[in-house]
Amino acid sequence: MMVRFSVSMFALAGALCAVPSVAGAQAAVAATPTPAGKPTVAQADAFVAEAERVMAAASIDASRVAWVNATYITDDTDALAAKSGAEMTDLGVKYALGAARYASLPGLSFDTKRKLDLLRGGLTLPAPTRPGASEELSTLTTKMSSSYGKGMGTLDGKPINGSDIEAAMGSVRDPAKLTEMWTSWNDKVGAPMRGDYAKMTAISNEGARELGYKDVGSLWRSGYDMTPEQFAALTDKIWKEVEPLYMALHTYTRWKLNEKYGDAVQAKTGPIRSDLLGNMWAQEWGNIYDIVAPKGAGDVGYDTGDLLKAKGYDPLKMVKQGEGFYSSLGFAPLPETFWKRSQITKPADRDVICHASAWDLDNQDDIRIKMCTKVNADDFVTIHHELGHNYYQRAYKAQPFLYKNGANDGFHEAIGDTVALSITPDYLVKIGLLDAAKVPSADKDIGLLLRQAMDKVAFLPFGLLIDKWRWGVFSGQIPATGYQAAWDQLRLQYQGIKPPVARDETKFDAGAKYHIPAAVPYTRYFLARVLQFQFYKAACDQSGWKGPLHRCSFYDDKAVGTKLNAMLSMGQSKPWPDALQVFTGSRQMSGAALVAYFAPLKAWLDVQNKGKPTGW
Ligand code: X8Z
Ligand code: ZN
Repeated sequence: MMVRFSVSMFALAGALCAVPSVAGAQAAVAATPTPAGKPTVAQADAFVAEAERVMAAASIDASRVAWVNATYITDDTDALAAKSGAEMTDLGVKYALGAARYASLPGLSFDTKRKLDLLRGGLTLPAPTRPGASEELSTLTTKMSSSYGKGMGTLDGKPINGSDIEAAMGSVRDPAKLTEMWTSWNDKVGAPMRGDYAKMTAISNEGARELGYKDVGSLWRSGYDMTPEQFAALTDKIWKEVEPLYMALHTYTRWKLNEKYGDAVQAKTGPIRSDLLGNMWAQEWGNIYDIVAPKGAGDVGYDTGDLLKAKGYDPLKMVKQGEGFYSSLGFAPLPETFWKRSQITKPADRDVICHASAWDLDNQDDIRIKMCTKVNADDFVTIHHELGHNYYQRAYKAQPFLYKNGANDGFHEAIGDTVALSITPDYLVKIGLLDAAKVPSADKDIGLLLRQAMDKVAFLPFGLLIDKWRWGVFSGQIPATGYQAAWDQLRLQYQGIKPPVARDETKFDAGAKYHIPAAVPYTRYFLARVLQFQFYKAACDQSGWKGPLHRCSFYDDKAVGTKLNAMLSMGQSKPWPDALQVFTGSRQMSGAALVAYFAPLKAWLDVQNKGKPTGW
């Protein structure tokens, strides 16, 4: 379980990665004895070639097992997934340990050295080699992930499933009902996982140490072509670039929530109550745009979800529309099998993991998405996001197995979002969703930017703190007795939010966020949030756009598509700055493009916020 190689590290950790007749694969490992004496360059080359061959083969069956488990959760598919995950982890650990033997050999070729490093750091949750450890670890992670998939909260005292409660948090405006949904979800989904999470942490840390890492967090921070310390410093630096924008948005949003709900629900000062922000995790706030929209003239005048509903879109049509954007850039249509095998809506008759993901089952053309799509604005963006993963996977399919991945995991998360930034009013007219007469005039720019900021800017501290919490848990700085307090503290420190009801150490709210039980590293989404603006700005510059950045859509621009494909098809074959340079000309990840995009909004917010309390 939790192999980071290949296709899948970005979507459902572990679910996508795996190995075919794993028994056969392991036999192959065992059959290749470690050569005696001093290792040679030729042996290192042969070792890498074997690892790629065996793991590529092994990944296919394991991906199928993971797919069946995620789209049909039963005790049986859990058992199969746990077994397959353990076998895959064993395989990954063997190759990671083998790679360490060759990694510092002088005279290695660039590719052999890079692949050895990828092998060494490829596992998301490594198991130690002692007997039974990988089975125990895999059973724990499968159990937590499936529990999340089956999770239910309540609304009006009645059970409500994960995808419905997520949508309801966006539309319900009654504070008591919001608190009921928030509390029931966190209590029923998160809290029961607390003990298993601590066990998982201990076992995987043991595995990371065997591989020579300080802990799992350090292993995760090692995947960015720089040291773990440099990477942590880079994320803090980017946060400092965007923090003033977040603070301005927080100040303004708190004021508007106070106007709507009154002091008893939301005070004028202090943190924002986290169930009021239109999202179960308060990670994106776009669903309460109606509450914060500028009065009268500045408002946008349309909601994408309403437009989709008015034009009779169903989930399939939404996906086809998403495909249409990529086709307009010159990408080949999705294969027949995509339409046949994807899970686009929630099956009525069984438990599934509804959290959206993208898959590549055969490392070639068997690409799919798994969603429980609803006809709303969030899912329209998510469709573009998931398809971005699929087009990336297909673009690098000719690369050797170990290079079939994003330049870094933030790139993989950013591609579809970059495309979704092009869903401008003019684009909506082009595809027949918006009447030309309803295109918001230039005086509505602030509304358009504010709508975007509620999703994009609001997310930034959340994107950063999830792994600040996990890095602390893995390093031991956050002990198992303080999981909840540390979670609440980070949510307060970075987001300026507080839970609607008192929490204590019987709770485990972190476990009520998908990526924690599913063990998907999260800093990738923080990186993606700034990278998507770098990519988008580069695409708009390439297309010759001269207007305000947020009005640019690079729909139908084949030259942009060709250049994008040049970056995507590199996969992970070069350090990420090389890939970034191919598309943007720059070698730095930075918040500058995001800050530039929102500059007019920042100026406007500063005027609105004059004299209002800021911070918490
Ligand atoms: O998990 C996702 C994608 C799948 S990779 C739907 N996202 C993060 C989340 O939902 O928490 C996209 C945005 C952030
Ligand atoms: Zn994603």
